[in-house]
Amino acid sequence: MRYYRPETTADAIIALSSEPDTARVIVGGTDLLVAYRHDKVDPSLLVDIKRVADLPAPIAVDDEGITFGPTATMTMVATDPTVRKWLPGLAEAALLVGSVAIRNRASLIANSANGSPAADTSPPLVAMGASVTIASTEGERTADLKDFFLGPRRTLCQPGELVTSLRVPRPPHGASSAFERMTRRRGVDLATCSIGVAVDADGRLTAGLGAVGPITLVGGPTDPVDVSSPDELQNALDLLLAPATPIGDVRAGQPYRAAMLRVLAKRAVIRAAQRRGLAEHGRVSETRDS
Ligand SMILES: Cc1cc2nc3c(=O)[nH]c(=O)nc-3n(C[C@@H](O)[C@@H](O)[C@H](O)COP(=O)(O)OP(=O)(O)OC[C@H]3O[C@@H](n4cnc5c(N)ncnc54)[C@H](O)[C@@H]3O)c2cc1C
Repeated sequence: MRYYRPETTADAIIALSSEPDTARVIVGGTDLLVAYRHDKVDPSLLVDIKRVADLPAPIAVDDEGITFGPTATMTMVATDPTVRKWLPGLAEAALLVGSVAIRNRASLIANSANGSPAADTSPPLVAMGASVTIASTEGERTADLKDFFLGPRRTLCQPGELVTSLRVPRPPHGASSAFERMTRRRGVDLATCSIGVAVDADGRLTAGLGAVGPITLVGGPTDPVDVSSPDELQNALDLLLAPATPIGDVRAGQPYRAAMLRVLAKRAVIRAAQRRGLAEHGRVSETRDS
């Protein structure tokens, strides 16, 4: 296996496209090297993009939203003050990934690019309307993250291509988000099920669902919901969870996974709605520290 550390995006893409079936991008290596050790991948060439100077910065904030570059780590995402204020559900998810050591290496974009339906940051990102930009020798294209996932380990990013940025629009005043996850052991296990909920300024809810289908799924948007009404809340949960197709596996049986997803969904919806109230009254949304 060869290792290449390009300095420009163009060089990275040329290297990837020269061996499209066997070259692999590497950032933190927390998925790739584990897969290599388990004989699930056997790359001929590792293209390390951490020193590519013309890729977007890890986190760039403007009036319209936040752009994440390929070197943004989970630690950067979880601790960035603007991410915590604007996108508390994403900061919560990033803070739950693995352990401190994993979060210092694991990159946000690769968490989605790896194509795992259990990736923790994908559910809040799809709920928040994130999009990705993909570069190849043919040029660049942008896609909604909800359309990026094609199946387990399969995404719109084809061999020879590179995801160069991930963009999340700035939530309007009065909008917010929250993330909930169930896992067997913190730090070393993937989600049994997870949900990221975004609530817009009118009270409409959208959910990203993790580990309850072959890809990260999207539920909603609902009509505006008064979460203090038990009937409205139950109806909203039905709509948000409708796409989920949980199965039984080593982490949980099917009935347990389905039941826990509903519990997590209720918690996330209520917390996102409470944060929305705080934002309406001019107070800063706070994420929970683990
Ligand atoms: C002990 C442990 C615990 C973990 N716990 C969790 C957890 O709780 N929750 C969770 O969600 N995940 C967890 N993970 C997985 C998580 O660390 C990864 O999904 C991580 O976010 C991937 O980032 P990376 O930079 O390490 O990716 P890498 O391993 O470098 O790359 C992963 C894949 O994405 C591709 N790739 C990377 N960047 C790009 C790009 N810009 N464009 C195109 N393709 C790209 C690579 O070629 C590779 O196929 C855990 C991993 C370990 C080892």
